Amino acid sequence: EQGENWILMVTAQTPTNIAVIKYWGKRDESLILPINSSISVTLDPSHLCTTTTVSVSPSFKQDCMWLNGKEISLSGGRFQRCLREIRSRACDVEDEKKGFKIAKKDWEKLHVHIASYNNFPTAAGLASSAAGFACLVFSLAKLMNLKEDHGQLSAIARQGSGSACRSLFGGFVKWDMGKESDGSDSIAIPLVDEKHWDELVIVIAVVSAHQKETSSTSGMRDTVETSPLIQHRAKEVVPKRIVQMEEAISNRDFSTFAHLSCSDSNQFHAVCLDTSPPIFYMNDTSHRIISLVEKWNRSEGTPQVAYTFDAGPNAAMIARNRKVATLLLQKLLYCFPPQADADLDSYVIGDKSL
Ligand code: 2P0
Repeated sequence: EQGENWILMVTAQTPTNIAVIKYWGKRDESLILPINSSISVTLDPSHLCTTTTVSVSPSFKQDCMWLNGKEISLSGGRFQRCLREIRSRACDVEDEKKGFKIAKKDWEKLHVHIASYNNFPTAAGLASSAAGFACLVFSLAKLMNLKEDHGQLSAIARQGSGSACRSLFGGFVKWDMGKESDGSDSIAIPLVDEKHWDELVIVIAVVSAHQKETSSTSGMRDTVETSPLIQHRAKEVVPKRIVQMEEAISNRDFSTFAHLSCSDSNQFHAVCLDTSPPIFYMNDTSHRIISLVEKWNRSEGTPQVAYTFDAGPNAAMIARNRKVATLLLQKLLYCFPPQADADLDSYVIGDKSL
């Protein structure tokens, strides 16, 4: 007989992802449906990632969550929606040898405890919500024995945070905006796995680890409401770039890849500036990094490094190979020496062997 004294746990780890064709703007705020498709690269899990342990026990009196050791509220609509979507798909969990069983119907009464850790600054434009919600959804889906595939789980993670849907897969991933009003086809689709283009090295320069001033959610809402440029971007520019980017990734065509990534980052920040009141995510250091990379790429005649900036000043740079990544680090260290009031906090290298 199974008493009340048991606890079942699952731990999962999910890396963050960096968009090379950006998501910015929703057509449905509550379902989190975007106005354009986006493409990202998922980082190596040994670096920027979230680790989440979810547990269930009859002794738990309510759902609770801790983020980096501090209790946080689960009352927000996004958490509630993810929990509801997962609970409604929960299945029997059974271990015959141990005589242990949780029946499908029991999941409605049981409460979960969730403990999540980020190994990088939260809300500093390093896509912490992406890794966070992807990991939350994935670990709860394992705990409750969901039968859904990664694509279907990505549609649940999307309702936690849009960019989270892309972290369910490794390698290069497309978030298809979808056509349906219920969001069922607004899901992540793996383009190529992490082995397809393994010469690439991602370097993240942490310009500032402070929390950003404008959240992505409110920033993109303001952009959709006030920017005349955003509709042109979503309808005319991005659909073409998605097709070109998919082709560049498939062909490992670094020149096209770098050109599209840099242009798309710059256009994203241009629509932020076109928002009323204007949104500034990059700072002087970010601008100096762009100049450094642009000058270098021009002097070589062909791009060596692609840069991209999200909703914060930190730079993600993608070097075409390991040799270029080493040179990039040398240049960064020369221009932003770490000692004496450095305006760069640290460098994170998205490749453990460098
Ligand atoms: C992206 N960003 O594609 C873009 C580029 C930031 C700049 O996705 O409201 O935190 O939770 O769906 O996912 C950040 O937006 O916003 C983001 P919500 P999210 O990575």
